[in-house]
Amino acid sequence: MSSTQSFPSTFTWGVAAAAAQIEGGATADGKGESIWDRFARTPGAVHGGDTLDVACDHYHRYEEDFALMAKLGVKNYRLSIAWPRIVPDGDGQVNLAGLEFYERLIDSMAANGITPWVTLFHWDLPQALEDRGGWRTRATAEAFGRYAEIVVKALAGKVKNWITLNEIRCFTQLAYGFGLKAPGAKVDDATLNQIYHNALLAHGYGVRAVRTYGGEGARVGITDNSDVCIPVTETPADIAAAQAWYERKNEHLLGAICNGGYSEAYLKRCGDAAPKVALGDFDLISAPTDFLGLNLYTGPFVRAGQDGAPEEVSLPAAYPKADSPWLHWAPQVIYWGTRLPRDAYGVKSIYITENGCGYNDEPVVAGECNDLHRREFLRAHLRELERAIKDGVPVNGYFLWSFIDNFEWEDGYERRFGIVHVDFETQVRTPKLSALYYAKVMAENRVV
Ligand code: PNW
Repeated sequence: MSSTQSFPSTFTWGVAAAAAQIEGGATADGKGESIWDRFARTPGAVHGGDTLDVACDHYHRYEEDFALMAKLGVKNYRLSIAWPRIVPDGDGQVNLAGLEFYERLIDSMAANGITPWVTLFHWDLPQALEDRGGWRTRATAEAFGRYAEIVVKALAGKVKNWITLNEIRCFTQLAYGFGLKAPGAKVDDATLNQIYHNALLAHGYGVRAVRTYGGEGARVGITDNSDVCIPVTETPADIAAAQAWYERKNEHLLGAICNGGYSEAYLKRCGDAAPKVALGDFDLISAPTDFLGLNLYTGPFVRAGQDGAPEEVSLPAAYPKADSPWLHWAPQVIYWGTRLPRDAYGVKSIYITENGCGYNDEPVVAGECNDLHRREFLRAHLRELERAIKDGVPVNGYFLWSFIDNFEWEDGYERRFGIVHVDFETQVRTPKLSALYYAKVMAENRVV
């Protein structure tokens, strides 16, 4: 660390996106249908009836997109692979054209000096698997393992950084519990707990695929969106309350992975709805990984109640929010969101695999998109990243969500998370003010 830089010289700066949200090419070169392709056609499921059919047309424009990344000084890009491009029916026949697409894509990144960080599953489950029960079944976790082997074998020479799954909570609880995301189901508690377990298993199979076929120097982790809270004051009592809240909220996912099993308290709380665990499951699920990826956006404030137990503090009406209704500003989520898992599970290496903010109305005027709100959001969050590192929290990288405006799931194209504006009529890209800001941060390796 030099005197002008506030981050170690090895710190990884990057940007992130996901296949389904940017690629388009929904049926190109033999791609199968995903549950999001289907869900988007369900009346009322996605804002404005938006579909993923074209999105940012990244499938055909990746060269232009990587040239723009290079121009902004981006050295690391977190992308995802669309399972239905590789195995259109989810399990079985491999679509070589799909693999070849990602080979070309990653070669184009290399030509632009950009290192790939590949997520194997970012929510676009093949519809054919959903038709056979989807994440309700152990068979889907096993099919994921086979798909992961195919991808890792094919790309091992070009990719060293692997992420098994993106945000278990979102593609399980929000998708099968609340029905907000594809496939839009509402299952009972026992089924949902089994779905969590099947997702954990898939992670385990993904780790095994990378260990077996990843080759020399391959590294693997999961991207989790732990439920994260912020102690309302940084006093020992409120910090202890935040720690208790954190461990309780994450006991069935990250806690189970890191602790090598479910706690007795969790299984007792589940009662008859407890997941069925086969012998050896946790050998797979809890096999050592190289890093923990965390998507950090927001979180409630928590304090110690009368008896010291955690209680959430409600937000005043005037408290600032992004246009995503779930996203109130809480920059300390970067500090506490990395420190709490370090404290709870002794995590040794953390990458923030997403952080950013979504707004609706960000027009391009005279060739410029003045997103001062996003620039200040980033600056505030990066200061907390600086503080975490100063306090010895082992954060080794930060990926901004997102490089370009894209299909924001059930919110469609209305909500923009990009630092690069996309005109979805013309596909013209315009770097926003925040892109120029982040380019400077990356170049100077400090918060500017
Ligand atoms: C993440 N929440 O999702 C996803 O990984 C991205 O694909 C997505 O575009 C991005 O964040 C922005 O939404 C989340 O309700 C969705 O707290 C919802 C929540 C958090 C993350």
